[in-house]
Amino acid sequence: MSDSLRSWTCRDRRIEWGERTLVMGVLNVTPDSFYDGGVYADPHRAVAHASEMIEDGAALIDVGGESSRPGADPVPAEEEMARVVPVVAALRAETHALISVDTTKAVVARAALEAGAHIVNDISALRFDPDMASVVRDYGAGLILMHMQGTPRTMQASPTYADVVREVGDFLKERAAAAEAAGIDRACIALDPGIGFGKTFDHNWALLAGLPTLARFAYPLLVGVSRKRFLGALCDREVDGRLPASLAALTVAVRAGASIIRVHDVKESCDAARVADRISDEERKHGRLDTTASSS
Ligand code: 8Y4
Repeated sequence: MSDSLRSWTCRDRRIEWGERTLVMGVLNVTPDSFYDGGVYADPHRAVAHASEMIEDGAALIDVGGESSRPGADPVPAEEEMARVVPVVAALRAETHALISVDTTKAVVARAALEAGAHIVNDISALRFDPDMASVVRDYGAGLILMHMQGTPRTMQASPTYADVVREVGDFLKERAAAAEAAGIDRACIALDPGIGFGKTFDHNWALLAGLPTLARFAYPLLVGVSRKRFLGALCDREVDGRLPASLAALTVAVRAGASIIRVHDVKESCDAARVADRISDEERKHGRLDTTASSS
């Protein structure tokens, strides 16, 4: 019955997942961000935005200094560190939220962890930097392993899968095994299908429909759909008109097994997640939702 309550270890912090959806607020500290356009480059403004997201219900803040937009150019490590580290340090000083750093570079991850970050959100799933696994292991940090076909520069050229749910699932299992082989505690690991990363719009829909398969792996499952292009394509909306579709998609994702959602619009997303969680409570109460862990 209470086996739906599990714990994600992120350094000295443990956070329950599986009952209440965890909301991760996106904090971009890039001058070329999709939407916020460098508004939060100043650490004080970044902390103000993060504080508002925490007030609105975010349990986690994801700090990103490198745009992972399709076709984006890589950012030098020094530049990424200069953007991210002061913000992480200020967040640690002024908030109690769990802080995640969105980076594929071990030097940036190490500097952010040294400044107090709890989690590394590695969209390459430890594949881009051979030193990343040991950094995460040494700090006992939480680790998000995300699926991506290709690299941010090339990923949308011609995404190809025979069975996208199976292939993403197999990849995530393999990356979790690699992380554990490198000495990372399995209790530190979360998985993510990487919606929009080397996927056609149809692949994204197939993955959302296939989330129950990925949720059965018994790691916390993070899903990011917020404001993404496949929603805009379906509903014919530009980025600033995608909130309703984002809320619908995250609600369905939560009901399908997502336990962490990465979002821009925290207040609205928390309400949507609450509705989904309340229905899941009801199903558990009546024994109609199977939350039993499985390793297959
Ligand atoms: C408007 C604003 C339109 C933002 C699109 C976007 C994920 C992620 C991103 C995700 C994990 C994004 C860094 C893409 N998405 N990390 N990062 N999972 N773990 N696009 O889905 O927000 S950036």
